[in-house]
Amino acid sequence: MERAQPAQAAATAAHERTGLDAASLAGAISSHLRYTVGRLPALATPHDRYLAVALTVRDRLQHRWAATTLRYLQPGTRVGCYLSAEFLLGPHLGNNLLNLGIEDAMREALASLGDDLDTILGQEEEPGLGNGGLGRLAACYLDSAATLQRPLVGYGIRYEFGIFDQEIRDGWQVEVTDKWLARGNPWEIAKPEVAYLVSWGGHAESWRDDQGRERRRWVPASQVHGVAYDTPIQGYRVDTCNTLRLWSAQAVQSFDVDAFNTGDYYSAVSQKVKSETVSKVLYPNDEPAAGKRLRLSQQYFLVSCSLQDMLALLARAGDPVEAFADRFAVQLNDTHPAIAVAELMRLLLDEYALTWDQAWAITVRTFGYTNHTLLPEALETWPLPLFAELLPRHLEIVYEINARFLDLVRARFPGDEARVRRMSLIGEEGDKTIRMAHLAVVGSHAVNGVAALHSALLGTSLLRDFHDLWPERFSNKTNGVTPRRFVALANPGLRRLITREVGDGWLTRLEALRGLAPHAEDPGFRAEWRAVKRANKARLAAYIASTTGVLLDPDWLFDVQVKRFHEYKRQHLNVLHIVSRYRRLKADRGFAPPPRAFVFGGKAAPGYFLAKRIIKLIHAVAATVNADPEVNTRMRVAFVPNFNVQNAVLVYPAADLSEQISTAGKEASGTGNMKFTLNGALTIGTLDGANVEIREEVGADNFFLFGLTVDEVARLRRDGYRPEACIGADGELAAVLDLIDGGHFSGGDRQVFDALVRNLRHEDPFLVLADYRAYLDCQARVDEAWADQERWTRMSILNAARAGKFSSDRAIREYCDDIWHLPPVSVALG
Ligand code: NBG
Repeated sequence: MERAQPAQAAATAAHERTGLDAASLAGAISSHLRYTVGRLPALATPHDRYLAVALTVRDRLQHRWAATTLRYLQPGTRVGCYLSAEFLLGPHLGNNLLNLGIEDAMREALASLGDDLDTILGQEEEPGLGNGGLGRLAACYLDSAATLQRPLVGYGIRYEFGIFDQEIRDGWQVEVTDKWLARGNPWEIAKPEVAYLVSWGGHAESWRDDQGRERRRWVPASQVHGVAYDTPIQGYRVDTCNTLRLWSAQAVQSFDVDAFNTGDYYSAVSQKVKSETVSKVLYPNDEPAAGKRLRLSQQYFLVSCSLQDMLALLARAGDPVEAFADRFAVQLNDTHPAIAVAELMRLLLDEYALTWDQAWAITVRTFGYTNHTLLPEALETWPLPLFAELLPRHLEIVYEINARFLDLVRARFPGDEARVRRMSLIGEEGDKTIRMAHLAVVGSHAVNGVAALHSALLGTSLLRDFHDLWPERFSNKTNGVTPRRFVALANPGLRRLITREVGDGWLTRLEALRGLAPHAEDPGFRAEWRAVKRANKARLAAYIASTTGVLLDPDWLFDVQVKRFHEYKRQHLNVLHIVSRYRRLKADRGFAPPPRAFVFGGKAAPGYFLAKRIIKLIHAVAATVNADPEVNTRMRVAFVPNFNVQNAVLVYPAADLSEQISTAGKEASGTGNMKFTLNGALTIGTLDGANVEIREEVGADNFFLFGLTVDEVARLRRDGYRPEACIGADGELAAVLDLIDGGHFSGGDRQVFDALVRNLRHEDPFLVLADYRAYLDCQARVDEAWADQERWTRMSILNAARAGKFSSDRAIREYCDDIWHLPPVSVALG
């Protein structure tokens, strides 16, 4: 037998790692199953087979990833760094197949092995390293940056436990820990050699360096290692493969030697375990700041590892530290990583001996800050004593930044001490606090909100004083979502239909969806559009039936609200409408609205009492409605448990109506609203967040608008809002509230919804009752529009066709052009 030449053998081996055809994929999967996963094909579980497939795909990313990384290390390449406490990535496999363009080849490869892609896709445990919109936005931005060939690195935390899994027991949310790493994560590569020391506690002291300069340094009390785990972020149909680098805490080797020497082995080990808790668990609070010590430690851990990593990369490239801001643009995703301002200053001053002015100039040039909320309770402040204890040297630096900053304010606004107090980095009302949003603004050259309305309100309310001082720093960057995951992957039927009509360019130039608009006038096309929607509804109905037992008819109007539970998002307003409809159906046999399925989904923060009651109320109403033959042929209510990226892609494409009903001025942007619109749902919504821009794009005729505006909300509050007055003026509303707290949906139990209804009756901080009547009237307009299916379909097509603006490609291009100054960098495969 002839032996293969070495060069030929090497080429064959490389092909097994890189080949994109079905035969190469099949060969690689078999070999990974056998030799990496270590299972005999006959004994392999579906999860084993998933691992083999994932490793096969990861191999295909590897040389693109290496080439991209090498390219970014070249001198003069500017790199963006997205610092975020959350990245809600969702499953990798399907996305990587799509972006590499090997979905069909993989189907064929698996079929040749007697396997099937959908089974394999169903095996993936999604990394839930985020709470909701903010974390998912970060994930969309990584996808877009890679696709646009922009050098962007994501920096975050490798939480051992991500967002909890939500189970529903007896209608209540129960939290179950998310052990996403239990069966291994084939998408990450551990880099134990990329590790940095992170310190805590102790004190700061003065010393004199060998040039006789007076210096400060930090003498910490404890330390932990942050170890890098890298995940490839493959762009769509390009060779760029960017990196998401997540830090995991690992005890330093020589921990607490004293305890060890005196024989207290167990306490030494417990110290080790304790130091590693910093990356254990994601805080499950969506908006309210947690205010906890461990949370501040996490934030500092993320920031310190990431900045040290940038400095190390700078050194490796041979660039001087003075070039830091030329090489790196660092974006602060909300205030969670805002301590980076003080940490970069500390590194530049204490470790690199720069002067204050040099260090400060670099810092401000480096950072940009994105604000994601106006809710006062979500604004992070840290109790000063906690901050002082954990980060004593940073406190000194914050004081110095503040002193210099307030001098500037005084110079600009002489005699305005009230303004000085408002703008200070230190809050002095009650116990002293560090105001992280102020630190972020002062330390950044660019500040942005996430939708036009939100950015405008930032400048006139929350950050008004800062806007007065530095108007040029402020801009808007309306959020966007990736059409790859949220249309192409989520909605294969629509993808085919769109591509047939406008070609496949829309996947990277979403404005091309405009080409669909003329087809809205074509009855044949409308029928096809409806057929796609109906199939998606049947798919969701099957999922809901299998997870909850509730049966929904795909011919009904699917009215959907999925998002975190929060009073300002007003899921309870939706419930009041459902109960009103139920009452009318019960009272009036002649009332025959088009049948509707009301679908909810979302998690509540575990400690959020009212939000959890709202979830319970939905289940209570659902149980009553769904079991009542007098109404269940006209309406049903379902709750999708454990809303996450994996099931979100079943939900958005199946919606006819998207509920975006927050109190005006409260939702910074929303991104679910965009996912629905792109999948052809019509929105019922208030003039809040990005709803405003969605309505502008799709046209007022194709949007169900209701409710108080920001100005009207402010006026109502100023004049003294009395929910009692709304109840007094509206008999139906009064009856609906009575039904709920009278125990109608809770088997006579008047306790369970008492706090919730009492809150509405007497406080109603989010003006649910004030918007109730307008909302009901608007829902009647929805019924009317739905009754004319041709009209509805036309509106649906126009919504999708005109939603191109809401691509995260557009958003990331704006960040790259206006804030980060990151031109495209093309990657050549060697
Ligand atoms: C959320 C807002 C949403 C917005 C996302 C992404 C936080 C603090 N804010 O309206 O509530 O869409 O951020 O910008 O999670």
